[in-house]
Amino acid sequence: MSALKQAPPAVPTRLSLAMATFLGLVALITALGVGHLLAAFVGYQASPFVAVADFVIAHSPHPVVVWAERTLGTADKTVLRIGLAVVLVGFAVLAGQLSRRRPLPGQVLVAVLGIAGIVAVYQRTDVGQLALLAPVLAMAAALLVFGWLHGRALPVTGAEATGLTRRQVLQRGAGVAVGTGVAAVVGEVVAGSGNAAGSRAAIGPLVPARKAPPLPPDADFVKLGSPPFITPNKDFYRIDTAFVVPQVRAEEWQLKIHGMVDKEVTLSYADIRNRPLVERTVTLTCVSNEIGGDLISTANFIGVDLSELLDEAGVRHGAQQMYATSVDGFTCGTPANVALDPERGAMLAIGMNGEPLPVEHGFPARIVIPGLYGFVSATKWVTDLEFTTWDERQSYWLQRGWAEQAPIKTESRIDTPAAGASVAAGTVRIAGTAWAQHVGIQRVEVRLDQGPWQQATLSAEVNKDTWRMWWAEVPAPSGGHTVTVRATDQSGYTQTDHPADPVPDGASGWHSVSFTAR
Ligand SMILES: Nc1nc2c(c(=O)[nH]1)N[C@H]1C(S)=C(S)[C@@H](COP(=O)(O)O)O[C@H]1N2
Ligand SMILES: [Mo]
Repeated sequence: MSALKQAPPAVPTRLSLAMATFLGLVALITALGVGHLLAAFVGYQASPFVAVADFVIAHSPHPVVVWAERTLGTADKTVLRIGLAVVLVGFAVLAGQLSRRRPLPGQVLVAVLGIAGIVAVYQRTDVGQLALLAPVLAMAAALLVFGWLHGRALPVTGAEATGLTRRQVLQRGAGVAVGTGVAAVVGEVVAGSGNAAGSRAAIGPLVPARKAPPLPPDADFVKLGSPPFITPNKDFYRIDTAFVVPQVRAEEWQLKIHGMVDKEVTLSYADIRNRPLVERTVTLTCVSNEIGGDLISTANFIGVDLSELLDEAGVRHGAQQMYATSVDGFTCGTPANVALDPERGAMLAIGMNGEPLPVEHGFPARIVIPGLYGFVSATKWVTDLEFTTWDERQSYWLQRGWAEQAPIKTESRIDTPAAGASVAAGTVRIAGTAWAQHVGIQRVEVRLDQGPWQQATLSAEVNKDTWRMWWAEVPAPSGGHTVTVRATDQSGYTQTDHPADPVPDGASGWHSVSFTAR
């Protein structure tokens, strides 16, 4: 590195590896920081990082999405965040390396990435044209900073006067990185000040005119190892396609009902809230739930009857699907006859377990429809209900290979003992849950190893739209065992042992757990 004492100062012709890497990273931080600051004013989803992450999710091939959901579950967003950060750092380092002699090759790469960010924001439906400012100015800032620092680190011959020492370049670069880092934090704070949490906190108590009947004391067998009947909001499973949780303020929210209707209806939060509210206990289930999986939870939802709202709009004959749209671009197609059926108990929900809907669960309003998997029914942050035909519109997951019709399958799960558990030999207690929403559970049976089926004790039925807990005791001598469960619903159907994947319309098969008795 250091020049020989006597030799005249060498005019460098290329940047060191370290300096080139440094310049690339400063350019990256500049882009992300400037983009994030501007996004706070033009729409959080216009932040280049957020937009590119959402773009990746929306354009991932179907098998990749399925694989991510299956292996990563709800950690998939964190993995994506880290993966994307690693890829961006890789590009930043590459941009630096390409530019060891001249700034142009690195700038070309920066521009290509910048254009990707612009396209990602341009394709969004939840931000306006102005939002393009965020990625455009982020790219411009990165190009300028990169060119400027490059010119100080490696002045063109004859322009030595503008050259700086290595130390000075590092200082200036670090200054820019810190400045834009602060800009990103400011952006986060500004965006946060207008977010949904404040609006939610101001809602006040939601008092249903018709409360859900109180739970019978034997609605669950928590002491024997079943899950609690009502899932606390913080434990309720979550499925989101959006990279960041959409922020919708109740004051600004509107729901439009249109399409094949006699009269278009637009409702505000106050319009919904001021109606007599109903409360219903409903078990939601995700179609991606594997046999034995935990993408199923139960809550007391508060809201209004969807069928009443739809009657006011007057849905026309010939409408086949209710095509719901969320602010995050997620769409969902429900069979129109199910949405319209007053006996079904479909709701536009604004409350969950006595509170306004949590932001992650769709504040200010979502759809809840008993008996259908969430991807065809449970639109969160819903703003638009269009009545149309199946040919006219294809919802988010339908486009990705999942089914059009998706009633929840009759299934059961063993919660106790846990897989691989070691228990005392003798009488072993087995407990779990079973569900057949909108039909009801009639019977649950367990079997130890290849022994006879034995009937389990069921909890009191809360209603047909919720899960049902069960327990049983089996005689298990010391050694390894496998216990299996199967449920029969009130139509007389016993769940099939035929194993099916979640794609396209829900997993099937019997859940088994292996344990050791000592
Ligand atoms: N806007 C929006 N609504 C959505 C989804 C989504 O990704 N975005 N996921 C759906 C799916 S697949 C399910 S299973 C349920 C999950 O609701 P929860 O996250 O409140 O449990 O919401 C549905 N509604
Ligand atoms: Mo789902």
